[in-house]
Amino acid sequence: MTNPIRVAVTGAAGQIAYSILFRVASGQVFGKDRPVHLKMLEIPPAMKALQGVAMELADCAFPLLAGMDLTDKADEAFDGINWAFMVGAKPRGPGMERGDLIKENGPIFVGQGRALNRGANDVRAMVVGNPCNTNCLIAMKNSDVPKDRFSAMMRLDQNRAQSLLAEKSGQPVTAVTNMAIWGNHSNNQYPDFENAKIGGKPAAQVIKDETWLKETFLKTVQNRGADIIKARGASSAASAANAALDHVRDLIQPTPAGDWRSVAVCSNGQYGVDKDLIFGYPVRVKADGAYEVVEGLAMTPWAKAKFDAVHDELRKERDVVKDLLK
Ligand code: NAX
Repeated sequence: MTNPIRVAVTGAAGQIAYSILFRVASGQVFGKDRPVHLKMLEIPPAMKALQGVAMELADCAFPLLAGMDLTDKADEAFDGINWAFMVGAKPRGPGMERGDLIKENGPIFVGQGRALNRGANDVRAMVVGNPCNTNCLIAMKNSDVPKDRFSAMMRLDQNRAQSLLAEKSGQPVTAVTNMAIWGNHSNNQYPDFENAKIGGKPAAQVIKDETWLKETFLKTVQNRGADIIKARGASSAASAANAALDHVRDLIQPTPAGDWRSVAVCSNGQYGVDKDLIFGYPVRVKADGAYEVVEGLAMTPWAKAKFDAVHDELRKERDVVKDLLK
């Protein structure tokens, strides 16, 4: 039998992990013939709930689930792993500013960044816990794992944008391609309809409603997370988990020709972004498995102003956590 892939999930008793774990164990990410060993990390008060989750995983009798470890120590959770889903973080409390949240959650990613050094030689980490771009930056800066193994999740925003363009144009979601979400997973992200395509044509030529694209589309995608909290009384969970699975598949499979995926990766200065910021870019995975940022996409001055605003936001977040960056 093939060696199991060792997958860590942090925040494993939380609501997003509750959707991730069962789908990973069923083979929906790493393949229907690849056994999975789950390494689940929680904080001590949540260990009892985590045991309940593990009981349910066992009760599914997944043929591919080769083992489970439950721990409240990052070093144990990340020992020998190939992939980390870094989901665990504190949610934003009432009246809490984004800066407060960054300060609360930042230290978690210092310890977990160091613990990633215990991963396998090919270890890769994706961050969901918010503020995910800056948490990913902290983990990367505190780890010896190469920078191109870190990413943060923009795929939920990409999926939201694709779904909205499909609905407006009356076409299936599969017709919407080339959807880039620039910058930060925040309400300043820039969902780039100028470069998006519907049925192979520029989205603006199909939708022909500039006001809707610049106002309704933009705001709906940017504020979708908050709108879901208002409607559901809880933040996005199943859709976030689904996007986390999409994100990992995007990075382990070659991207279909001509298309790209939205992934926040370490900037190497592409599009003038400060080096090392974890920035949402259009990304392609090549046949050899390496990824590249798609370069040379055009932006109107209107779009460039949105891009610059979200770039500034990420610079400010970096300044808030500067003491946590090596
Ligand atoms: P939950 O509060 O349901 O679960 C979080 C879990 O993390 C809890 O069980 C908690 O005990 C655990 N945890 C806290 N500190 C930890 C630590 N140091 N080590 C390990 N586990 C720890 O939140 P959930 O809804 O699952 O959301 C998780 C994170 O995803 C939040 O930060 C949330 O803001 C973020 N999101 C990110 C999204 C994205 O697109 N990047 C979208 C959805 C979501 O809002």
